Amino acid sequence: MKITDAKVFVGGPKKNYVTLKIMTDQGIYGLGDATLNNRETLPAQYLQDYLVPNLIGMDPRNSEDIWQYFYRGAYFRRGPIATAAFGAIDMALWDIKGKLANLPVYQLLGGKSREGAMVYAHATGADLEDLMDSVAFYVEQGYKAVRVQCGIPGMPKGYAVPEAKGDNLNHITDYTGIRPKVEVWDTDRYMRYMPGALERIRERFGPELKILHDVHHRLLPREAAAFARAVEPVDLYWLEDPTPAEDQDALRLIRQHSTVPIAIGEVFNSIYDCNRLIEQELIDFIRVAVTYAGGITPVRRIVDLAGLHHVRTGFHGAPSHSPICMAAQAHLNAWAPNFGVQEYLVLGTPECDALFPSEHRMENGMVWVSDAPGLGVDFDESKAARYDYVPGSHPVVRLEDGTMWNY
Ligand code: KDG
Ligand code: MG
Repeated sequence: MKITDAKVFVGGPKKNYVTLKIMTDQGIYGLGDATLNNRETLPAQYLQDYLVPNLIGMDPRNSEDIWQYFYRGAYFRRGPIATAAFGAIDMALWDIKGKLANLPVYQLLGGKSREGAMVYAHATGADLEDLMDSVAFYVEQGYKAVRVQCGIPGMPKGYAVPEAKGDNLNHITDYTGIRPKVEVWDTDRYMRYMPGALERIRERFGPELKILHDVHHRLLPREAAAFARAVEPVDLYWLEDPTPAEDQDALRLIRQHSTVPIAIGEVFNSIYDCNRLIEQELIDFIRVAVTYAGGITPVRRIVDLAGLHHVRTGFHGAPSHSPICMAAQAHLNAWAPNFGVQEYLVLGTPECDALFPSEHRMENGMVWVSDAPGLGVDFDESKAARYDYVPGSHPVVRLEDGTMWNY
């Protein structure tokens, strides 16, 4: 069996999805997602210029060797551009493997460990009252877990919160141009306000709701340790990215001062970014994404390593990922013995569902994996032509005096 061709598409409804389609001499094709949020053209170019020309002629069934070939063979290894690109290849090869075996990918991984997998939604508000309405909306829809972010009094804009009350749109990507908007961050105000706000959410929604909060890398290690201790009474399901992930010893300081579960890893692109944190049991949830971490093959290894150390999965699932990545994660979630929760925001727009038809379902705050062979998601090329690449960017963050800070 041979790979005969591979095509890369960039575009989608309100999102620049990077979709890879690998064709074979047996008529079976596989799909992969290489969407690197707000840098989408780069993995697309890497695929087109370097990976696809080498892929043609290979036997698609040898997904392990092909992964090693692109990983070890690159010399300049890793980095999210490369891993998103060969991650898409890996997903597409698992898709082909499942279609050849006439089995859904979760069966190739070891079968189902559960029927539905719990997901969490993003509740957000310009202020706490607004956030409460947003949480209530998701609770009414049947969500058991909700991430909560809200505006801080005196700070014009926080992470992933709207400027105007009642507005609950995606505030991460700005499509007005390639130059990022500037957000201003004030750690003191955040530290004073947020623990009390989280306690009020707990009081209003009771003990059952799983409450998650994302600090988005903004605190220094000592501040993060103090914050984690201050939010102990809230009984958070997790505290995400309390400090920038580069300084892994920072997590030790947080651990010494608090038992709040820590989730980290959405910016990791290799097992070597997380093995120390997992082996030293400095985190509770590993947040890698199948796209950014290089595909199903390496993420399965990360999940197994995490399982040895009581670390559960909480795969990244911001709207940045296409339904193909989310499908790959749905299969891993169905199988993973150490599954925790899945972030899930991609479903819902009719245009997106039409571009990527699938039978994966989201109901009552759970995702139900499709039983179709392979990844169980298709791609309607005839609709893809409608969507052009639209440049967008994450905001950048500065302190009040202008100092650059972590987004
Ligand atoms: O591209 C950046 C976003 O995916 C990120 O800001 C989302 O932190 C995020 C999350 O937890 O979903
Ligand atoms: Mg996050």
